[in-house]
Amino acid sequence: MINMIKGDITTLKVDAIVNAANNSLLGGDGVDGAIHRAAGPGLVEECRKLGGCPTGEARITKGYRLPAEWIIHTIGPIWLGGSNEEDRLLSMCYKSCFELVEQNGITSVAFPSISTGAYGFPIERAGRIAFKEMCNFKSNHESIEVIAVCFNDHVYDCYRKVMKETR
Ligand code: AR6
Repeated sequence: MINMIKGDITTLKVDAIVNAANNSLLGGDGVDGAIHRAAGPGLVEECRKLGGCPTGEARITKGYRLPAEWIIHTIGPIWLGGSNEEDRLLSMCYKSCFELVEQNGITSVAFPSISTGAYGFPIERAGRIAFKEMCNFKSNHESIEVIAVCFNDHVYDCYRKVMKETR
């Protein structure tokens, strides 16, 4: 089962939270800005050493001042109308994050709704992709907790609808 909660991902006491970052990995607005603010300056220092990240891939850093031990930074696609590999790239984000979850022995991971803010991906379509990938992973990793974090009512309502469909 995928857990779904409404709230601010930076407050969660889990092994890892996922950041919806940009290719520079050096911070931005939205959830990225919130994570950098809460983690403190150690985070951008470590990120600088990573030298960026291509869309669809993921990188891991420490959590610094966050309650979470790790931050998995992934780069979602910018929505360009839907025929520019957006679906495939968004699926790749989730897969890339789960690879790092496995490699680092992470037992709980929380995801924001990648690409659905500044990057403009339609929320229901993104939610279907998110739940498909989360359910795929859960079917082989029952003991790992996977949390979908909804920052506002709109995301929450869309995710609930999608979750019902996929049940
Ligand atoms: N906790 C959980 N979810 C959040 C939080 C939070 N504290 N803050 C926002 N969200 P966005 P993107 C939700 O724009 O679309 C940045 O500038 C928000 O409601 O953060 O992938 C990066 O540097 C939305 O549903 O990420 C990139 O340049 C979701 O997080 C760009 O934005 C994603 O919105 C990435 O855009």
